[in-house]
Amino acid sequence: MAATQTKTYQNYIGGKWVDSVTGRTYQVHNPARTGQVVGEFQTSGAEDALQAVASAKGGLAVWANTPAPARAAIIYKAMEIMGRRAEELAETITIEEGKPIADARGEIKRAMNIMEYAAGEGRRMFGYTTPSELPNTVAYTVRRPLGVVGIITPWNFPMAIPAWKIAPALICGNALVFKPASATPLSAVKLAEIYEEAGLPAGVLNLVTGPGGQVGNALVESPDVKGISFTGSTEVGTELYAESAKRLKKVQAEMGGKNAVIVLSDADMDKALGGIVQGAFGSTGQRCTATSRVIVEEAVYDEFIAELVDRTSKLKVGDGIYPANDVAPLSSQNQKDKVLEYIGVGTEEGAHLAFGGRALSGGDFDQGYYVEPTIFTEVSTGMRIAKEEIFGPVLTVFKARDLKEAIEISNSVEFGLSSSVYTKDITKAYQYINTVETGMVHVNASTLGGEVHLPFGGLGASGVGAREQGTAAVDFFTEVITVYIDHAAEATERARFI
Ligand code: UN1
Repeated sequence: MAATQTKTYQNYIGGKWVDSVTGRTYQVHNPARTGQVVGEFQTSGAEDALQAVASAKGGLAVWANTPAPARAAIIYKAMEIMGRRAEELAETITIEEGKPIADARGEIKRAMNIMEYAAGEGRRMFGYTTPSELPNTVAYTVRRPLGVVGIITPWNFPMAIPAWKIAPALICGNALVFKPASATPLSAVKLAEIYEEAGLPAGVLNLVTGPGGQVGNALVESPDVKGISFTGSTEVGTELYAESAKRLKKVQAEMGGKNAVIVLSDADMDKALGGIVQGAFGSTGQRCTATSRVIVEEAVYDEFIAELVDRTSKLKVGDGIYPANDVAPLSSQNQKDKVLEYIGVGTEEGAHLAFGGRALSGGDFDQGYYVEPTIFTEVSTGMRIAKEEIFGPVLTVFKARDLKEAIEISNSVEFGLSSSVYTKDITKAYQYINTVETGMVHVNASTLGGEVHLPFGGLGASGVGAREQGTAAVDFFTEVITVYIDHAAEATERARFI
């Protein structure tokens, strides 16, 4: 094999690109072509994290005192740079994470949307004034930055999730230590480059790459870190929340999902099938809002399954860099193993494998982590495949007598992120909206995604702490300070116990 030049990327601390103090690096490979090295990255440890925290403390002194509209100008600039580099960034996402290029382009658009929205907050960032119960007294609230904040992000949205944490955190005046997933550091490096070019002062955004444990622990343990915004597994998020609580740190943890779609017998079948196939198999199911359960009303069950299998069989699986491919590889060997293990579990549990179920091999498939889109029918709520997050292209299908039973099935899991119902009956739609236990509820639309100016997050095992995005993000990334000013010329009689 011809020797190819592998580029080594560095951490970004205090406005400088630097090697890790561990002196170690690791390689990232393209999940569609594992022979292709994406780059060599720093294997950072606790010491790097602490240097980044110290740098962020310095950055905070400057940034917290920069007026919010001036912060906004830098975020707008970063958004413009991202727009200029959009195609290159989308390709980076596909090459390091594997998702289809159309999804990667959508991800860049989403990152730009949140930057636009967050920058707009620079001219709002509202507190409120209210009458005092005392004479000659003014009472109002202002927002202050939280301080140094840890940003810990997953591999499945290597650009959009960092963007939707970083932009709101920055507009609120915080300084950050950003620890991206070890599998997708290149998108993170490029995001840091973009903010550097946009003119963000040194120390405000610090990037530390490498495995999660040591860096994450250092951030949790450091008294200088006042908050952590995390997206990842429920297991890690729960631990991080507990450890942070002991130290009175503010945490927002966005975690797993087991999102269900209900299809009622009056639904527009074409619309429902489109949303479900996209929801289950788009981004290879590696998305916390992916559709992983479908609950179909008895009357249309057989017809629905036949159509679902037919549409799924037409999906084209292959390297996401080619626009013709609908379903791309899983992001790693681990992911592939986990998905195949769940497919085995489903079969053992007695579910019916209605489509797919195999790893794909031969030709280009041998170079990546490919698994067929898979559908299990005859699934019941006690099965592991009905309850646990698989995070891959596996859809489980349930039959329900009516809406009431369908909602019971939908609510039978620990997760509560996103959900959807397909129906034309407004009464049933509202019955569903009012009883389904998820943080995001859709009617006649897929479980996927969300708009950046609306809160994003879930209930139960799906999330804890303030919602992300929308004005909820400002609530998380600021402390509210309440101010009372007595402006009377002379001392006045004041109530004692208020
Ligand atoms: C989306 O599905 O559009 O990790 C965003 C995740 C979520 C973000 C999903 N936190 O998949």
